[in-house]
Amino acid sequence: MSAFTVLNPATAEPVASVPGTSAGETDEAVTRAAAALPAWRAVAPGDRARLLRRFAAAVDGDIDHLATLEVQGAGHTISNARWEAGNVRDVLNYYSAAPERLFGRQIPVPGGLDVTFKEPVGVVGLIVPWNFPMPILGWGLGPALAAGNPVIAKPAELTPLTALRIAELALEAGIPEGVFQVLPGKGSVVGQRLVDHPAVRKIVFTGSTEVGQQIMTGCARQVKRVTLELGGKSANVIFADADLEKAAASAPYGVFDNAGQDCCARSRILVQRSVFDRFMELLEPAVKGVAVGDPGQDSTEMGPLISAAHRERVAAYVPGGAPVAFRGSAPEGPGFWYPPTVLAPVARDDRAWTEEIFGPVVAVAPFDDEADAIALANDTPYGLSGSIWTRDVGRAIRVARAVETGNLSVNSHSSVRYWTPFGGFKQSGLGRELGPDALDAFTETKNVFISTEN
Ligand code: TAP
Repeated sequence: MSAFTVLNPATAEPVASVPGTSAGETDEAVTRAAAALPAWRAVAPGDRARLLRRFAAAVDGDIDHLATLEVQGAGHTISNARWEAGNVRDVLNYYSAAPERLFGRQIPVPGGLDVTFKEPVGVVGLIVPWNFPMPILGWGLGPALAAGNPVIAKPAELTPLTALRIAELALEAGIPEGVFQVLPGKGSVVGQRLVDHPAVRKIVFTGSTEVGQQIMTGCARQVKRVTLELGGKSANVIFADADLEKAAASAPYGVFDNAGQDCCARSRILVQRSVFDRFMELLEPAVKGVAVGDPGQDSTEMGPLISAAHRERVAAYVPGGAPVAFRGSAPEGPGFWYPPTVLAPVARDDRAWTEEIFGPVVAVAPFDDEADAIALANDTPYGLSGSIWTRDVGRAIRVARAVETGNLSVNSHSSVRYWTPFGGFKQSGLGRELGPDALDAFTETKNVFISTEN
């Protein structure tokens, strides 16, 4: 299949040409992965743990290189990209402890005993979006490998460079041939083939809800295991008793990080009516102070959008006459730039209020009381993330329990940690990644009854 060109989103210039994988080549990769399974699942737990730690060390030694690739090929800021490469290292290290702790159970039953085993599911297809090419790869890869599964990753067509490099590092670290392969190419070709191929036993998909629905339908045909991490329209809820200065100062980072191309972006800010005007006064300098520019500079906080087409999509949410309260800045000239933008007041049926924008656009609206805040926060088909700002601990817990979403932060703008489960309610997904239970998604539980009768 023909090659495709990776563009630098900050300059619109070509960075690399990458050959696209065909459906036939995808089949060959699946055959290699299936052939690698028996030996990989048989590697002694301690040895698999050591290999994962060596893989983590190889990533650690390549952090600056990986980060530079992500700046050039995805427009991430250099400080974010270093963190993202470090996150791959940390996740591999975290799950390196898992092979030696894949415990089954002994269950008392009449006439004998029953023991359970955690068996690898088999070949895993990992379909990754363009917004966080490294962490999202790592979140599936670490636990899947730890559980004894071979992995075939399909990076997004726009951002294949870091995944390809991480596959080289895996080989250098001693991960056997065929255990981790990266197939750059089109979702409709490579991704679809991974979904359709009967020897792929599990799909881990992160991306849009629309494509996730197609993947789920495809997996249903073979009762294939599937984890879906999909879109979001999360609420940042600010009560009148909150530390307003802190809430306003951190709100831009809750939505404009990675130029808003973040499934967890708190793209709706709900503010209690009595402090709405004061909050907006505090928010304005915070938004105007976001450092937007050359993603290669250490001081830059926000880079460009991923592509010209995506910028058009984002801009369509802010048509002429849109209620722009204030904006930050963005460089002129080449590159796919879009300034941080705050909309208020926004009608409840405005697309900017109801749909995932996946760009640096946030809508702010007032609420009256706790019940109103919860109803507004839940008035969306999504349920991925969110924040609550209040000094009242009881309220924080009550509201956190009432908001239908998978990952919440209280008095903080971030809720993602690799030690804790991550995933969505409602149309934001199916299943959980990360945390201590992540291997459940990559293993089958088998029970074996052993008779003790004479
Ligand atoms: P999608 O268009 O859904 O693409 C995601 C991945 O799926 C890409 O690798 C894509 O390949 C592939 N794909 C496309 N069509 C496919 C098909 N028919 N069969 C198999 N694979 C297919 O999403 P995106 O635009 O890259 O990412 C943005 C969306 O992802 C947003 O909605 C965002 O919220 C969501 N997201 C969610 C999370 C979590 S953790 N919940 C994290 C990040 C992003 P191509 O590159 O060829 O299109």
